[in-house]
Amino acid sequence: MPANLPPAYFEAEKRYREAKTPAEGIVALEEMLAIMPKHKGTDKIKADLRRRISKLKSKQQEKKKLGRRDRSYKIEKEGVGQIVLIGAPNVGKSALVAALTNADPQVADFPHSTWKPTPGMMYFEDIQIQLIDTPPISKEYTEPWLLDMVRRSDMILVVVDVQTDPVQHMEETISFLKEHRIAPLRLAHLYEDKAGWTFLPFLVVANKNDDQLIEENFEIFKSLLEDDWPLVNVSAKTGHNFDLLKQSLFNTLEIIRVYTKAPGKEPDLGTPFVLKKGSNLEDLASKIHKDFLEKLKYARVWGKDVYDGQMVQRNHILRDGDVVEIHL
Ligand SMILES: Nc1nc2c(ncn2[C@@H]2O[C@H](COP(=O)(O)OP(=O)(O)OP(=O)(O)O)[C@@H](O)[C@H]2O)c(=O)[nH]1
Ligand SMILES: [Mg+2]
Repeated sequence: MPANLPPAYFEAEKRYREAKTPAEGIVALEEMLAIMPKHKGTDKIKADLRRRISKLKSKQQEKKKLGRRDRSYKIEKEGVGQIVLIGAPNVGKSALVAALTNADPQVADFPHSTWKPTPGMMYFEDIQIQLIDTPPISKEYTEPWLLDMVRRSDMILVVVDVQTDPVQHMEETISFLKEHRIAPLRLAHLYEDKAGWTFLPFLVVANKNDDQLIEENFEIFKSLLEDDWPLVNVSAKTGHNFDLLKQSLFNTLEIIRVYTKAPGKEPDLGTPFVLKKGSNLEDLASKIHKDFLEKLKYARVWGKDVYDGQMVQRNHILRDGDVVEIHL
């Protein structure tokens, strides 16, 4: 160590030794480097300081990357419902989201390619449904945000691969969710103590059903399942049964679309009002405007269960596709 180093160098060195973060260490080392007099005798020391700086910098980079991966993801709901795809590695979750929505998640022929969620919007007739691609489930490590995301969603789409081992994919996924106290809504009555549980509608999609030959796999898979799961067989590759899948997703969300019309005018068939299945005229009125609920006298309805323009009262249950003329 050259004897002619100024006191400032030793102060910086002290700060380097006491640094609590890579950033603090880098600042101190840079200072030491700047203070170091320039002559042959200090070359080695300067090289050593630079090495230490670059080491700390890569450590800092690593930390940033980890920080990003650890981040908690919260995806705002958009459209009429939020559906989370979940399943074993490589079953085609990303391929389905890519094929059904405007999103473009990475699809890869190796497992564990997805590590962050990707939302996308899927059109179904005149509405949009949000689908979220997620990383594969794993026994070893689950990012906490994934479970929060599932619990906050409106529905779960369990994806299995009919070309490999759909029964195992299914068992793994269902038991994974159960371990984290997430279970199908249709089985909620079997749970005596519901505290701490989240019950959601489930739909199982058997993917990679590319052709007739594979159709047989689906039949076998169906017969091997112990329980009566709602199932759809599709192919993300060919788009097979996509219409059926979209219709099933809509049905499983248990929502209805209602259109309004003003007296003597044509109905507004643009954007429908979306309500929970089982909603009545009062629910629609309060959705349109808070004053409507109070002022509502009756309505005329055009739809499936009514004759055209039938007069209905406040508690009349509405159906998907009804056109409603509210009278205040
Ligand atoms: N034949 C066929 N291959 C498919 C289909 N869907 C996906 N694949 C292929 O299966 C592989 C995995 O697809 P991904 O969509 O990345 O699977 P993933 O479930 O998102 O995988 P992870 O993110 O790793 O969990 C890719 O090679 C896809 O091209 C399908 O319907 N038919
Ligand atoms: Mg993926």
